[in-house]
Amino acid sequence: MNPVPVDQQQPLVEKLYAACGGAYTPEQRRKFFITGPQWAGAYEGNALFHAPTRRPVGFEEIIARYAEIGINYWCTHDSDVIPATVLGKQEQWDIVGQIGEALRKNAMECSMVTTETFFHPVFATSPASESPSIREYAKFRVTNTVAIGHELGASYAVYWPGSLGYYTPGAVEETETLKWYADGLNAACKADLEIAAKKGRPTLKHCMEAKPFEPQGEILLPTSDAMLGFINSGLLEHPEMVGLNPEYLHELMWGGSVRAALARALVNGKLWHFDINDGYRLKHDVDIAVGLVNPLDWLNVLVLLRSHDFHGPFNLDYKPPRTTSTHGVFHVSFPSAIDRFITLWEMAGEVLEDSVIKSATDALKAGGLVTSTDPQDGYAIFEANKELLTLHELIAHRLVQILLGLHKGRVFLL
Ligand code: GLT
Ligand code: MN
Ligand code: MN
Repeated sequence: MNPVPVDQQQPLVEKLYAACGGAYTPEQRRKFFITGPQWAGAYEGNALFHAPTRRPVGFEEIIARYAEIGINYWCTHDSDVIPATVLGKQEQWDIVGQIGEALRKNAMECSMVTTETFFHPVFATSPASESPSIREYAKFRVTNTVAIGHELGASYAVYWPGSLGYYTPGAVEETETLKWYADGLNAACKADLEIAAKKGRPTLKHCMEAKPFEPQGEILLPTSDAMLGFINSGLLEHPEMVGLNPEYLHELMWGGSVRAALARALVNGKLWHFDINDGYRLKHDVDIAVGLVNPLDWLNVLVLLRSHDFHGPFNLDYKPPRTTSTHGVFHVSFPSAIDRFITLWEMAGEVLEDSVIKSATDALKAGGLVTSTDPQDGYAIFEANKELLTLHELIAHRLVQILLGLHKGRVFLL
């Protein structure tokens, strides 16, 4: 093949994307509570060792592109859209007004707001620094975000504590730091109660998000489980207002089972928001788009969520790879991510309806017939159940068949 001239590259990508076949329509996509973050669309491909590969994209363009794709909801950090120097000032409210207009124009809603407490140099010692002035500033930032959220009609606030930790051991006292972090969340909840009452709106759902490593050397609340412990620690004045926003990759990063982490959030009644993406165990926060690395695990995750009636918000917190162009971000990356998610969601429905899996699960729950009269005879009980337990592997086989579409007629021919 000859080198492809620049002006023929987008058409080629479009042609091959269309050749992949089957895309959901924007109307079909809009049936899901899928949210598009400002920072995902605006990500320029930069990192510690990476120069940007894409041009800056503002909120007007991102909101318009998301709307075309069929994403109903938009979310943002405070400082994604408002320069840190004007936060809390009249200029902020002018920008919030422009955002509101862009959302209305595109029939979009703001679902969630989050405070950046990790990038600004003031947060080098975390939002729960030993310095009272830094902690007061952090309180200003989170309460200001709550006010912005109410103004934009959001229902959720997310907190990724970012640099809540340390580089050098012994530099911070952990119990004190956690208490100070709780003070920040308490201030946010208090402000929320006041603003919600004044505006006649429900309070926001405040969702904590854990990440096991990055950006600090050691993180004080590294997992969703650590955060559940924190929510129930007695440090929060309104634990009922605070839940979780687990991220798929962040649970994988520490080597855990994402599905088990979500199950623990569910039994605690704290699975309120979910960041959907993909990546690799025990590695960096690469934020690859949903289903590109671990589709079978994703299918299993969605089976759990569907069977527990969790219908979102599903937040597309991923970074389009820096090899994808700005055109590619909105014409391939986002639509394909959403369509993989919906496909996996539909497959999860098929898993829940599948007669093989149903019969196998029923049989496993019925257990084997024990004929021994001694209920303490472990060997007899083992013998009575042992043939049935092969069904575990059979269920896994069936899940892979559903993932590969084998249950719909693809056959192996000799
Ligand atoms: C940051 C983090 C994400 C979080 C964002 C929410 S901040 O981009 O890496 O996982 O969801 O504040
Ligand atoms: Mn996230
Ligand atoms: Mn991440």
